[in-house]
Amino acid sequence: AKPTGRYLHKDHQLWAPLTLADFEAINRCEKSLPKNFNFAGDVLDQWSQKEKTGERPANPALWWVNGKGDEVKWSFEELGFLSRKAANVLTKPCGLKRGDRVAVILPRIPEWWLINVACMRTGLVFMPGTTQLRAKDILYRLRASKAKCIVASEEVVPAVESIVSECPDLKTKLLVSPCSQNGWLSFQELFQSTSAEHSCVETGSQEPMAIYFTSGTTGSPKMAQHSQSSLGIGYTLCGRYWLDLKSSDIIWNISDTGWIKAAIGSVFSSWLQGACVFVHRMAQFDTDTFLDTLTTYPITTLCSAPTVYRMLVQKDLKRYKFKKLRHCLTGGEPLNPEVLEQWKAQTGLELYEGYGQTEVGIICANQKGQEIKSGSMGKAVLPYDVQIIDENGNILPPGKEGEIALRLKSTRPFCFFSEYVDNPEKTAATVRGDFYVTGDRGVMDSDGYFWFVGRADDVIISSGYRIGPFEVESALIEHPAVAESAVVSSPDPIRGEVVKAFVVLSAPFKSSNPEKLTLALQDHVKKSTAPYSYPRKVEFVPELPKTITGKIKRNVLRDHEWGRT
Ligand code: BCO
Repeated sequence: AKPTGRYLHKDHQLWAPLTLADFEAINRCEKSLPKNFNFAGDVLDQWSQKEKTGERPANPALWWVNGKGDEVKWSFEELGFLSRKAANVLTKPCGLKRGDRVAVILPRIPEWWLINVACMRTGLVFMPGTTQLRAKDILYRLRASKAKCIVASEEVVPAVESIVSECPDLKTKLLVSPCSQNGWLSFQELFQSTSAEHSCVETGSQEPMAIYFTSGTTGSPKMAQHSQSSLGIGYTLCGRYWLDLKSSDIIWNISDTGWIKAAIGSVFSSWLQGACVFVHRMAQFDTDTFLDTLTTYPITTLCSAPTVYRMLVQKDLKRYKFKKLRHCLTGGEPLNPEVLEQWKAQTGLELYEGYGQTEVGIICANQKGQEIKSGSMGKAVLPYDVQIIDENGNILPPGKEGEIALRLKSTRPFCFFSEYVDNPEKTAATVRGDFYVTGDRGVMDSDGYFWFVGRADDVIISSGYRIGPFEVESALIEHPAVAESAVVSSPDPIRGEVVKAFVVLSAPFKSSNPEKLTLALQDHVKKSTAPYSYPRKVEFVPELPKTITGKIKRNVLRDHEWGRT
């Protein structure tokens, strides 16, 4: 396959393929972005070539298991062949064109990776969503994005069918399942009969590649759009120095396919380094299955949310002999130092925390070789200049608490999201002076290590999920028992924090049994919106604290929960 690398070779006036060294140099700001870049053509197909010449170990590119004896192992060459077929499915029978947006709601199955790479090959904009999304969430995403196609598994079909009539832009429904469904094209059937002849499109470096929905304090989730290079090149240093990957490594990152952490750990960082991405289908998280997997497979590198490590250290880990595990990572929510210490004491392995966001990827991390300061998120990751700033955008000195911010002027780092689609106000609100503000508060010490303090707004970070209180309150108010509610974070020993709802009951429900009503409200939220955001704690109150203009003071309730005055 002709490499699509766009650097003009200095001596020979020839197009030379981009190399890992080029990608590193771009991240160090020593080289400018190439005009065109396509991860499938410029990275994956290059590893496929290296496999043929023996420059890469005979390690799969993707290794998938489901715990029931089924297994898929694809080399980069096979991934190339199969994703070209998938690309033809998307462009031919599905009729999709470069730039069209495709909502992909699939569990951890190999087809998720195929569709992802197929979107790269065809220049389609990939919009992943967790299978925990409910009909209302899917409707919002399809309408807001004007998606042309939805790719889904059978468990998502009823929710899609219940709202599809309200999505005039949606032209194609593609089902990934051995079963067929009326009104849906069958991926499996089309895939069998489709050719593998496909030329990767020459996408521009700044061309949109993916959209992630991300929650905030107010309103519905925003659409954070990433470019071909922000995802495709921006994780080079993260893969090399935080994940410490080489092409002989096997990384298991357990994040759900709907989150950018899946893109970071199970696609871009890993495949940039030519490593093998290990996937366990695991429909329901279970610590025994998790530990058995580490003892059965030669996984070298593990990445999961702190909540998982908090669950794991409850077990007697000394009983388990991990086959090849050597490097452990965590991120998505703050890690408590005690868990890091317990993990190390029981397994002999360090835990390298990283901190990042959907909008900008990994911001700081404890990189391999750096001293770990327990409780710290590590140092800034290149190319970011990370500072703590005050409300006027001034840099604060070490030791002072303020907002964690990334310098974006005079040049916006290429690995930033490009914008919140159709939302210039919210995009502009992320800028303060010369900086992008994360919405997180923190402190930097004199050695350049960062400590997380908490959110600057009402967003709840529970088990690594970013949960907008508005979305949970909107679900609660649909229930006839709820007159009004306020949703805030509350401390939790396993999940870091959980969603707590303060509920004022409507008159007919005032004397209902509180335990039964709590369960009914939790069940209602799980059905109305993504179950991970249901309120694990509910308190019934006669009234909510409000400002004189009638706005609910969530901060008063939150401070009370956290024992702050
Ligand atoms: O705990 P419960 O059983 O009461 O509730 C659970 C589920 O049972 C329930 N649920 C799920 N599907 C349901 C359902 N209920 C009814 N019907 C259904 N169809 O909903 C609750 C879901 O909670 P969960 O997802 O936390 O489940 P679980 O099993 O406790 O999983 C634990 C974790 C740690 C594996 C999970 O929380 C997790 O994966 N967390 C990490 C999230 C993550 O990857 N975050 C990264 C985001 S990207 C980012 O941060 C940027 C960084 C650069």
